[in-house]
Amino acid sequence: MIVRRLAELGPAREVKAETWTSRRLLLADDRMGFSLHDTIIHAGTETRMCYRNHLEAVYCVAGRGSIEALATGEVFEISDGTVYALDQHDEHVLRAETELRLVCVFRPALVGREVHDASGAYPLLTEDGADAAGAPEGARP
Ligand code: 9YT
Repeated sequence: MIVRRLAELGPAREVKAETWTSRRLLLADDRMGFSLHDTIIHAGTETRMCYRNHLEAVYCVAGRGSIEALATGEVFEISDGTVYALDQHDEHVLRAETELRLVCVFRPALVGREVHDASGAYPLLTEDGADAAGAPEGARP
């Protein structure tokens, strides 16, 4: 059994980007088949993302914002109790009116070193430093 507390995660499991901070509660090396993150989206920001290599489900537990599906232009309000699942690897823009606290699940699990590329995706990385197709990390765009 794995028991872990947000307050005890430490800097190695905290990833900061311009518009968000993600605390990685479970990662690939925990061997659960998914990763679980407690993510803070900063108030007043917008983030364009498209996880073409991953499925992501996001459950809002605090704050107010919206998600726009870029394929259709639909905009959905987000607040405490809202879940969205990017089951079509949907390209989207996340807007935080106030600070948002989101519980995020990624499948396959993130290993922890991923950063968004220009299209807003994470690469598919494996724990040994290669991407999922076997190329060394950094060898693919
Ligand atoms: C909601 C979302 O996708 N935010 C970007 C960060 C991501 N959730 C992560 O790496 O935790």
